[in-house]
Amino acid sequence: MEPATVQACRSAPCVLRRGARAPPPDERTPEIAPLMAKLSRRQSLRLRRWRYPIAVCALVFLARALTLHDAPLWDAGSSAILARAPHSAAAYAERVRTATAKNFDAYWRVCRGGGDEYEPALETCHQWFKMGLTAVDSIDTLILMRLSKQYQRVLRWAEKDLTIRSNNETVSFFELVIRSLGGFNSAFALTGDEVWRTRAKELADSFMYVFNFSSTGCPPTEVKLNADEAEIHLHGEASSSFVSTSETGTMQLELRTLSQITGLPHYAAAADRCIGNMVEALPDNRVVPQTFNSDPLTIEEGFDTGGLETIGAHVDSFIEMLLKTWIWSGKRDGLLRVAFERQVELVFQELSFVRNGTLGLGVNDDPNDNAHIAPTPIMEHLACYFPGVLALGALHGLGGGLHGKSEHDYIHRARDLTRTCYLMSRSNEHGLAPEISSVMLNGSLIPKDGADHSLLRPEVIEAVYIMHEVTGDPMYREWGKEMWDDIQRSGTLENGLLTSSFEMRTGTLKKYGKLHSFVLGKYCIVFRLLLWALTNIRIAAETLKYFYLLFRDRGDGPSIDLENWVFNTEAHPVRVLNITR
Ligand code: DMJ
Repeated sequence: MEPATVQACRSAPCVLRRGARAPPPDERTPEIAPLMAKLSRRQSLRLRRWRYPIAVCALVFLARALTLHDAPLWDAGSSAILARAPHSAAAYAERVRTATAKNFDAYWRVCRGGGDEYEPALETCHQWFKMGLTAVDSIDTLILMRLSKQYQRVLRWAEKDLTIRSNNETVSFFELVIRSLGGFNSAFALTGDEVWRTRAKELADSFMYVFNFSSTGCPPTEVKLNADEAEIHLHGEASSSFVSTSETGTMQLELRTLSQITGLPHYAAAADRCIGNMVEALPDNRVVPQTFNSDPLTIEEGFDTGGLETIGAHVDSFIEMLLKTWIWSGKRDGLLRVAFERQVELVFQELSFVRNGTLGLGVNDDPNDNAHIAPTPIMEHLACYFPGVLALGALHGLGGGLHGKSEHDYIHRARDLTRTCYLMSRSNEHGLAPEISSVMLNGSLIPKDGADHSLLRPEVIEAVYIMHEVTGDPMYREWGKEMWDDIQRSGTLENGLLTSSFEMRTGTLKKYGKLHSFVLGKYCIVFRLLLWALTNIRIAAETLKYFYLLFRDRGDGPSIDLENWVFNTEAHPVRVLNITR
């Protein structure tokens, strides 16, 4: 102790300087010594009286600390950003990151160890794939958002405990590929951690038998892992050989990526065979139909042209993947590009409409009608992946490129359609985009009866993010901020957790439901009863990721640029092949 400090404490009033200790007993003045002794007797009595409560509290605290292994990661840094510039993009990125951490932690707390989907009302996990579906679907989101604690937990689990096993449940081939294989692939692309490549290979090896199920090499809808058993379903019903176009025709990117990272060509070859057959059989006079006969798939009778003509459900990701697999191939796979460009032409020819300046892509109920009836003027939320795909095409030089002059060029149509999609979210006081909107004669949009609920799907924010990336126009970030604020207001419970399935008409939340792998949540007792499924939305995998990427600074976290990376349909990014450079 410095003499000056001791000196100061010996004189009254005694004030210890910062950093100084109290003088040891032998240095105290004689008057103080009895006083100190009395005080310490009293203190020890008081302490003795409180020792049991203190011990109990300490035990409870310890137990809590051990079970709260998922404490959120947001820290002083994040609140500093929010306080400094609450309306800046960085502040919004931080909010999205915080929300993601909070929702992921809630999932992990209940479902850790391989649970697939969180069931908030029951505080249990719904099992489906029996391999941590939500965790796998979220890996790259955790990486991109630098949620390292959460990532490390998933990594440890994947290294030690994840089993890709056969079970009695049949699982959707499509979901398995886009969520799990896509999740492993992009985790490997972003980190190089060997475990992700190993898991990706292990998973694919367990389902590769499905490619021998039909003469076209196109897989069935439902598969069992490692079981050599698969079933063909169509819209939930058993079917002889008709399958969904988007569900069966979305796997090329994932399996080609797997071949690239393992050096084993048979994964890509299997996917290419099926998709090649599909592309060859595409009808030339209409948008690709929703279903096709996988055995046999011939040009004459392969696609079922009798159904609805749409770019939404059962069609969407097939068209999307034509473009993205072409980009991934280093723009080498010209057949895919040609097929994509033709589909775009047909989409505008068959399904586009303009109402008082609002461009939409509706559905055609009778595609074989020679009179070419106008499409029904509605806009599906699912259809909003299309502007993003057009903008991406323009970035890669298609449809007039980024500086196209004609109003028919991709970039202009992408801009108009993104505006329509954004307006869907402005069409009601809740600020959420419904499943389907009707476009009125005056060009305004209203939620369509019977489909006026919101699942917080990703497609609108996906389009807004891609347009921002491609054009750099700051307006898109402002749109994103409005949309995020509205999700906080209408789609988030008071405890800060996101919800889906919001009823526009009643403005209420449903009560029960499971938390799909793409949605995460945490509930206090009261609000747990109010929460009813963040169902059918891909919040962690898609919605939150796109919001975050829209707001974040480019240098913040791993860089993902759309020239060199491509997102699968579940928003899992992988690197474009480097063969042209
Ligand atoms: C996404 O998970 C995928 O993009 C799929 O292809 C269709 N839509 C869902 C979410 O809305």
